[in-house]
Amino acid sequence: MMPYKRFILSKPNSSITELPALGMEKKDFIADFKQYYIHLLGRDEDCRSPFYAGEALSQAVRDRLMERWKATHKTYKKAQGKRVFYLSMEFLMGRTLSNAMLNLGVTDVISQAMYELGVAVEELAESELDAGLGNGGLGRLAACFIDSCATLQLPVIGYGLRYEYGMFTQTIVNGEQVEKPDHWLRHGNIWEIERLEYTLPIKFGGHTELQVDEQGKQRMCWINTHDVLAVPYDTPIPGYQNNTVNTLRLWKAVATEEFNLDEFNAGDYVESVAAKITAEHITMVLYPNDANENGKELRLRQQYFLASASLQDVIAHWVKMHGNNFSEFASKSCFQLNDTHPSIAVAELMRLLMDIHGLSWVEAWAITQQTMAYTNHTLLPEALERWPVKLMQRLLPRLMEIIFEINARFLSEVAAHCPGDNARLRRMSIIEEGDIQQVRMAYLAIVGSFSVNGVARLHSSLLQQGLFRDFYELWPHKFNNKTNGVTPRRWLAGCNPELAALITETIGNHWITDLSELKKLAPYAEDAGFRERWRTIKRQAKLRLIDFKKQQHPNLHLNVEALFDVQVKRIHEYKRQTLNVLHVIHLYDRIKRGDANNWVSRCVLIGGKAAPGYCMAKKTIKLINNVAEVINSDPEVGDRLALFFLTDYRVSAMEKICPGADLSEQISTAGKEASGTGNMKLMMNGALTIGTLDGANIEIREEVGDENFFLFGLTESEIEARRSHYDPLSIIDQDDDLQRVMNLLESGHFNQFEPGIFDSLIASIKSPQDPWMTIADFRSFADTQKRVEDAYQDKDHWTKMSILNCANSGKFSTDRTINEYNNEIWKLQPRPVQYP
Ligand code: 17S
Repeated sequence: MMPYKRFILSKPNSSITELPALGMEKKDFIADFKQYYIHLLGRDEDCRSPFYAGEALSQAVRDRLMERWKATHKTYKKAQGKRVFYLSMEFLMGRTLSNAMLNLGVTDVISQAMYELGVAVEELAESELDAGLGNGGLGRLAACFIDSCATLQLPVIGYGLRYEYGMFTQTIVNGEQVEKPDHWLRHGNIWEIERLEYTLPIKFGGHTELQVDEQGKQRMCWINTHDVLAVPYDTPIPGYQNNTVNTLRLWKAVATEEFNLDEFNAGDYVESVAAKITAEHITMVLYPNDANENGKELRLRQQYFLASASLQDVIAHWVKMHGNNFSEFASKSCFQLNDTHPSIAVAELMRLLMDIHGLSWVEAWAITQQTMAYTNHTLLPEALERWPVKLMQRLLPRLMEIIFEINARFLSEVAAHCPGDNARLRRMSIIEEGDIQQVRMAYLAIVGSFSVNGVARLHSSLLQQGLFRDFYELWPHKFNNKTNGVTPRRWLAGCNPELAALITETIGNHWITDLSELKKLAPYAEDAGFRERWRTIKRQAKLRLIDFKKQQHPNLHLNVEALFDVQVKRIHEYKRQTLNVLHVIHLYDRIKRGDANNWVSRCVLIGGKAAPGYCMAKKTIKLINNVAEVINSDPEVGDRLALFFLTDYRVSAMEKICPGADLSEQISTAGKEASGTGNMKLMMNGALTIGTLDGANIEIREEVGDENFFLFGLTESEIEARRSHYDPLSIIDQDDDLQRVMNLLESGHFNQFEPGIFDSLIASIKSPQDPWMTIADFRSFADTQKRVEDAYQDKDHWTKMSILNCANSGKFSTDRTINEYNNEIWKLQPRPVQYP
């Protein structure tokens, strides 16, 4: 029997699948830990590696998840209610163990159990590798979302890809980024369960043919394809102390076992076995470019692989329950598309419903338009996905036919709405005409969906007024906003246990599942004793951050009293790490010229990965490292100023960084950052924000009040108005500080033995065409940083502001975000799970 054929018990026999509930006490974890450590893993007292102890503990925790997972499954099955499928090319999960313990409510019991065994649980947790199956905000958002869905007891399944290699590991050599592949599965992955029995075939290539079936009905057939198998791996997603355990299902590409030898003659045996490799390449590696489409064929294969496997899986489950009756499918399913990456699902659902299940175009289109919902994450034109028609015709011929038909019907609807407006037809067509015809994936997603949302208020309104204006005029009811959030379990309770304990002691523990409760902390900002405790906790976190940093730079001293100024995010010109560096150079220049009275010590930490092909971003990393080298080794600077590049920024690094940050840099060019979510994590942990009126910063400022936020820079409309006459050279000319900064840069002060290496970077910020207008915001940024320093000198006042930032961060919980998705888009009923 093929391993992927379904195994079905001939007579369901409950004695096989029922077990008494596992104990949740210290003794139970001690017993299970030992049993796994000794019997399963075969280790003894000679083994000093925290890894195996971590595996044994994880196994014990996993067992507890497994029981609740089965109970959740049964609950959903019995309810027969609506479900949501969250389709995403990225799930940036990070580590699992400590989050699983937190959500199961066994953190303390397990620490005590491990302590009795002479094992430090933190060390075990630290030995786990990050699951880095994402680039940045979009992938981490998906991870926070599924945490909130489980906590809110919503039947939501995450669907994604199981990349063998996740986001690359960043190393720095001579100040430059060097990428190392991240083979995160090399020691196995205890959190996943392979489910060969749900394997599905995915078609590529071939051609289409109209055939007549037994009932004389015409059906389009997609034949002579090269098939690849999709094997699902399931990961449990526990809710917060509520017995719900949802599923994240990730697909792995595997070659079909039959090598299609009939297609080849015997002489091609080796070639046909080698074709296996091509098939398995599909889920080999995560593409590491964020906010930039790269048009590679393998990427399109990945996208279709995800969409087809997930839709076939959902439909197979539907057919098992309801047979070939799809009358209620639309009222019981919703597919949320995380950006356009999985948006080929619109055409794939049409194909499956028509070609496989025999529905008419009208029936299938009604279902598609009632079940698809699309989230946009960017306004940057270079990030909008387009696929050449030629490529699609070769790789996915049936899907291309369907897209043409969707477009034809859509354009006739537009023509009926606006007769004679040919320019509009051309603008709105899903097919972009030109030298190379291309499919505009965002338009396909909008046309196929009943909901289109942006990820912060400004972003959603810019989508309506700009990028998607024509579509908004046609279908205003489709458009809505869902401001992002982050999960307070990982990003406060988990990563900052000391602060969490103080909060719980002060206002009780409801905040963990209702973050608006944090408002109750506000009055304590006036309490000197509370402020003292708050400060002590921040100081401890800063010391831990210094320790973490020491792992990368062993011979470094940081002053814990300094202002910890943090900018961590992908390196991108629009995020303006360069503006941050210009300011650091300005501070250095002030020290050097003796303008350092009343100085506030500052430690600037910048971290993030550059897309491997993004030269300017890589140059920015080099610049940060070179400037750091000069500043940090100058005895005249002392501990008044330090600059560090945090290597290999990732989820587990942010868990150490955000508790220790005083200042959060959110300094993108207004109108360019769709939302930002690092800004929310830092705010929640008591950092103050210096930021532009961009993305969610606007809403952060609204929540915390202008007096507790450092606003600077041009607004989105000012930026756009300025473009036509932007003159950076005259701005530099009229600003002594900036002129000195530029002189230091241009004189090669930071690249004495590497002449010219920063020329392109310098030229780009001095260009009147600079889209990011870094120079335009320098003065306002430097002045606002001065205000930051003045504020930091008043420790008590700073602490008050820090408390108020945390107290007013309640809106930025993904529990709030997901409730909005559910109330306005999904309309799911929560399904509480009883266990035992
Ligand atoms: C981000 N978008 S990571 C926004 N797009 O920039 C943030 N990636 O402002 C926002 O907070 C966050 O989403 C969450 O909403 C991102 O090919 C796009 C992308 C990723 C991969 C890729 C192409 C584009 C590999």
